[in-house]
Amino acid sequence: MSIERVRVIDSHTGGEPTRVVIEGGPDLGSGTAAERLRRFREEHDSFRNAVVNEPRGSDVIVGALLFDSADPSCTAGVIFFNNVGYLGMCGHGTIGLAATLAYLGRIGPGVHRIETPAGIVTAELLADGRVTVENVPSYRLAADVAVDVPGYGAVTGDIAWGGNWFFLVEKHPFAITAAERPELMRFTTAVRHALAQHPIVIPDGGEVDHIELFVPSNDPTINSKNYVLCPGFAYDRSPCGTGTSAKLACLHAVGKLAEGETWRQQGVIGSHFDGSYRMEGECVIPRITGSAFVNADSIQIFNSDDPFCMGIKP
Ligand code: PYC
Repeated sequence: MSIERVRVIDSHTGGEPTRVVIEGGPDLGSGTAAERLRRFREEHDSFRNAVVNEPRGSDVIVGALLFDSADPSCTAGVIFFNNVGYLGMCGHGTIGLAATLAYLGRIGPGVHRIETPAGIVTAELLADGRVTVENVPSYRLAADVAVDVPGYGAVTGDIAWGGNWFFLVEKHPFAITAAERPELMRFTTAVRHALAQHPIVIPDGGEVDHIELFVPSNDPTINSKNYVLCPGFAYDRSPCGTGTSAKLACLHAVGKLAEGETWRQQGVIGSHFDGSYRMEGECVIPRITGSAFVNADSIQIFNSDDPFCMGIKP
C-alpha cells in the first residue's frame, strides 16, 4: 500500500465551489499554460477525476491546479478543471483563487497577473476582500442562431466567447428561480444536445459547451438574472464570470451597455457579480467583481489500496 497526500483549499464564489490544489499535484513541466494543459489532459487526467469527482468531490466542483508561470510578470499560473474536463478560463474560479492566495498570505491587496490557458487575466484584491477579475478579450461570434430543440421547438440565441463558449438565450418560457432548477436543467441539457448537432464553426475547433438563460429582474438594483449550464451538466451556482463576460460582449454588440457602465448580473441562487468593460480593438475586456470565502483547508489521502482512489467517473 502507498499513501500520497494532496493539500487542497476550498472556497465558494457566490455559492459556486473552487478547489485549489496547493501541494501534491502532478508536475506539468515547463512552457505556457496551454502546453501544461495538454500534458495535464494527456498524462494526468486521472488526477483531475480524483480531486473533483466523487467520492472526494461532486459534479459541481471546479478544480484549479497552480503552477509557477514562465512569465515573470505573473503571480501564478492556473489550469481550471471540472467533472468532465478542462476550462479555458473560469471567472468565479479566479475570484476563488485570489481569495485562496490571500488566505495563504501569498498576495495582498492590489493587481495580480494570472496566466490561464485562455490568456493572461488580472485579479485585483480589493481592500474589502472582494476581487475584480479583468478577463480575456471577449466578443459575440454570432447573433440569433436558431436551433431546433426536440420537445421544445426552435430556440434562438447568441454565441459569444468570454473565456469559454456560451449560447445565450433570452427568449424562453422559464422563470429563473431556485424552484425551477429541475426544469431549467432539462431544458438547457436539451439545448446543449441540439447545439452539438448544429453546424456552427467555432474558432480553434472549440465547442459551445455552456448554455446561459436570462430573464429580466424585478429588483431595480439587478439588471438581469441568469442560469448557466456547465459542460459536465452541473449548473453554475454563481452568475458565472465567463458567462457574464460573454453577456457583456453581447450587450456591447447591440449598444445596450456603454464602456465603463456597470451591469449587475444575478445567478439562480441569488448571488451577483458586477460587470463592466473597456474596449480593446473589436473586443470587450470584461471586468467582473465578486467575493469568495475559503471554507476548507484539507489534505486528500490517495491510498493505492482504495479501489476508488482515483475517483468515480461521472
Ligand atoms: O465563473 O467562469 C465561471 C465559470 C465557468 C464554469 C463555472 N464557472
